[in-house]
Amino acid sequence: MTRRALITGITGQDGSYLAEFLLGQGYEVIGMVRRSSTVTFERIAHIQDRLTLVAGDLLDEISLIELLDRHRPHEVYNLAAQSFVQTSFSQPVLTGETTALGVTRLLHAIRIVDPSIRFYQASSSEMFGKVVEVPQSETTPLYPRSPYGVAKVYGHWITVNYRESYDIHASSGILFNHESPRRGLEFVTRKISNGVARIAAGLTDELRLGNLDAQRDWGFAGDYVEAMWLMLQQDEPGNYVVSTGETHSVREFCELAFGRVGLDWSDHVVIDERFFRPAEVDLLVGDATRAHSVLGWKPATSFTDLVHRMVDADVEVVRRPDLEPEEAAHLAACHEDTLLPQAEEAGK
Ligand code: NAP
Ligand code: G4F
Repeated sequence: MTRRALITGITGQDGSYLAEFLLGQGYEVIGMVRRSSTVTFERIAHIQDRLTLVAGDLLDEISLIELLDRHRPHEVYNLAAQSFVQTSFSQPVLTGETTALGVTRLLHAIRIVDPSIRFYQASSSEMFGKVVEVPQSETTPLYPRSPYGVAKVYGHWITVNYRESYDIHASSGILFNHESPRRGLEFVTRKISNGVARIAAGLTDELRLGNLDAQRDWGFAGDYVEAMWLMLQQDEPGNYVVSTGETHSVREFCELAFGRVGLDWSDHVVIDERFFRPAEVDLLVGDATRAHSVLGWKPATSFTDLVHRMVDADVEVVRRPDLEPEEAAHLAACHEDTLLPQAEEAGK
């Protein structure tokens, strides 16, 4: 029997890698997409003809019930979210509606339509926030530091609650930061790799960043989606930390990224107060012992390989023959500016 999986957030970074992975496993893949005035399928264009894309929104319970009823997936991967921490400070209610309550809407729709559907929730290391132990594991107390982190804590606990209350096979993957050339341009790693490519091409000379001291446990998104799938193949649902176990600062990421094209980061990086956050998560590093021992999962990509892969890909993007470099750079810069709280306040 062909297994059927529904992915919410299929147009995002993880959704695209997970869709590729599940197709490779022989799944029929259904992707939930929300209505938008422009097409957002860039990351899944190469596999779109092998996917069934259906309309739905985490803000609309009826759409979730109807699409589950019509397509009857065996597994649901809830990757959709307002996922950018900075935006959660300026849009805390939207973040709560989508990233927190959206999980309940989907879990409840599963309970109504077919409680035997297996469920994956995209939880986050951002829940550890102001960390109370190092490294962080499944039992580390949570101390979120942003409306996004608070919303993810809700999503995590409602997943546990539906597991315990209604016997739903609902698992929570507590994933540490994972990146790729498909990462959104507003996240720091892609902002750096894209900035390096633009500087190397002579399109600009500076890259404006916030807190260079923040430390993250950065892995490759393509490695992490396999852990999501493995969680749903277990007899019992559970919570799993997924991480590399290494931590690096934003400054180290800059050093490696600029070094890849023979540049010195300190000649180009400018500290800009606008990119600091009202409350920061200073240090994340995960202990993925449980994922190693129960799931047999291990990351395959090193930090250096990840940085090099992202820089190489962006150097290529900037050289893309179908897009003028100036156009690519302009698009990237516009995109980032609209996400700044100051830009929103000024009505830009
Ligand atoms: P992403 O690239 O920002 O993708 C987010 C996805 O959610 C997009 O497909 C977006 O659709 C969709 N979405 C947003 N609001 C929606 C709504 N109301 N209804 C339906 N879909 C909606 O995020 P990602 O990096 O792939 O991350 C995937 C998930 O893992 C997210 O839940 C994120 O919070 C979580 N997570 C990520 C990381 C990480 O390091 N990447 C770490 C831990 C947890 P549009 O294309 O239409 O905007
Ligand atoms: O790349 P970031 O925006 O990712 P952040 O906040 O760690 O969140 C990501 O990882 C979470 C998992 O822990 C996910 F749940 C979440 O959805 C998202 O994928 O920022 C990383 C660090 C922060 O400390 C930030 O202050 O980089 C610092 N930073 C310094 N300058 C910057 C910048 N971040 C951004 N986005 N832009 C800057 O200019």
